[in-house]
Amino acid sequence: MTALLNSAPAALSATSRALTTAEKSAVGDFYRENGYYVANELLSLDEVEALRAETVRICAGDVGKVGGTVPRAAGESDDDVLRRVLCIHFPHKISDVMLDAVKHPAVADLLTAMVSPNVKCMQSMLFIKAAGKPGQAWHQDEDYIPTRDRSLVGAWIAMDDATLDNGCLWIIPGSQKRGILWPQEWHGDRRFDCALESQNFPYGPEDEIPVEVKAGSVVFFNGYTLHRSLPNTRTSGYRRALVNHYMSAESFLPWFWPGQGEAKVGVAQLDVRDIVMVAGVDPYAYKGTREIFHSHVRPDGKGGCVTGDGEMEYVK
Ligand SMILES: O=C(O)CCC(=O)C(=O)O
Repeated sequence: MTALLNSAPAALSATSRALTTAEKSAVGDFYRENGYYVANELLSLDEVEALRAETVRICAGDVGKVGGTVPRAAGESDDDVLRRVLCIHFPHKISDVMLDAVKHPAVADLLTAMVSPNVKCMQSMLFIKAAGKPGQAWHQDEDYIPTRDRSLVGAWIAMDDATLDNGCLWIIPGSQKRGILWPQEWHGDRRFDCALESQNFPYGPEDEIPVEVKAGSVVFFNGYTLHRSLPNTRTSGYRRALVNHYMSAESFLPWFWPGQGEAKVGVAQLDVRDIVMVAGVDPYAYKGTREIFHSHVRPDGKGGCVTGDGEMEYVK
């Protein structure tokens, strides 16, 4: 394990001036070389507090429908409603606070340095990760969200200080460079949730770094960068993070087949249009956008994990 190195200029906080062209170019160079970039305390603590308050409202069922959640019952505390959820997918579909975070100008500005002048968002995920909750095993995000130009980037907004013991991110710097998606298998490891684990990649523990950051910091990582998180081993509190996924607006998004009743297209034409533009122009604006995805809870594996192939048992 080596210390977290971020030799590009630290992005300035939300209250400071914007980055200069030269600074943005250095950020882009660092990101392309290392497959990640950390913008320390990019969001103000007031902004983080607004995200935390909205997270309680979402989990309590006060904002809109989230598939798989149970609304707050009489007498339940904020802790009660937060603790039963590991992660909510697509919170920006029901919450303007989360949508504003997706479009955060300082985040969007940095994305233009890393991705393209034209950037779109297709997914948000709100991790609550209360004390005792699992992490997610090694994976690459393009396993799940394919782009055509390897431009996928996650912007992981820390809503608490993220530390070794509460389950910060771990990444393998430079692992995006080979441009290979490693095979995935069921891990059977109780430290992790139900998502599969990347296997047989040519990196070891000496290549991994923990990404411990303060609340308000944003960790950007490429869709081919191997990363994971460990469980929150504390006895109380949370390791909350809002993770928004972006890509170049120039690339089609061949994510899912058209739904029932929609025109069938060949693979080369697949382009999911449930997107939010956050910078520049959309070259495919003539296609319009569509509401496809809905906010829902991710299984935390507590009651076992199930895939399309059937039950997967934890073995360790
Ligand atoms: O925050 C976490 O615990 C995992 C996040 C992650 O792996 C991802 O966003 O792809």
